[in-house]
Amino acid sequence: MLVTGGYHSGKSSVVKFLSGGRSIHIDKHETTVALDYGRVDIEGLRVHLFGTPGMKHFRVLREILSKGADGVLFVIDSADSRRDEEAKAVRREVDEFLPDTTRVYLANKQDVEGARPPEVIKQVFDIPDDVPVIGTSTVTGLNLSLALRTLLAKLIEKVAPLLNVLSKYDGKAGGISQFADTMKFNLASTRKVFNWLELRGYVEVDWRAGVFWLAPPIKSILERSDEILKSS
Ligand SMILES: Nc1nc2c(ncn2[C@@H]2O[C@H](COP(=O)(O)OP(=O)(O)OP(=O)(O)O)[C@@H](O)[C@H]2O)c(=O)[nH]1
Ligand SMILES: [Mg+2]
Repeated sequence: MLVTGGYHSGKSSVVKFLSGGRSIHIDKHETTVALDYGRVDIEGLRVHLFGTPGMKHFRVLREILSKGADGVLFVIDSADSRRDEEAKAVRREVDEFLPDTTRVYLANKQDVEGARPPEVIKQVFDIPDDVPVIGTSTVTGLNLSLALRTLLAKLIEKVAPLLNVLSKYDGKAGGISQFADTMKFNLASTRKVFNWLELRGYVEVDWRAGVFWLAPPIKSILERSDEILKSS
């Protein structure tokens, strides 16, 4: 997951909080100059969090860190409207680098007096109705886990049709080619899908036998997809 947003909105603090303080941060004078990295396990899924710098001239790093991201947590400083334009500029980059990637907005710094509520942030940033904007605070921990879980739930919803077909052929002899037939995938697309799934630890694949096995967390998530929204 990519954790990005405007300068000083709280991206590094979000990564730190969500990974239980066990994150790494490459910064200078309290501003990120390379990246933040943290890890968190949710319902058996390992989530890797990559935080970007926020300063304008680090666009190239935001582009590099965007590569391969499955989802975006976009952090906004709700307490300082003077930073809105910068945040919008970073958002235009995300639109460019990750146009179709699922996104959740964090209206951060809700603990600050006078911070704009999520509904106002939604308006100011012209965020579509079906995209979640969640009021958060890295000081109190407000809704941070919820924000990540909301993003995961949306991602699971997106891949559920694919996972449902996969689960039909899970562990079956010739499962890979049966899956490919059902999806009308050629060999190249089938390999691409399985490589994507394997890299994320969602499946184990035995190419010689043509068999794959779904990882247990994926199976249980398919059975109880609403669990992901319950906070830990
Ligand atoms: N009150 C309050 N302060 C916050 C919150 N989140 C972050 N901050 C403060 O805001 C400042 C910036 O936080 P960072 O987490 O470094 O923000 P960032 O977006 O990573 O900043 P850059 O890497 O410089 O773009 C720090 O002084 C934090 O303590 C919050 O939820 N509430
Ligand atoms: Mg930072």
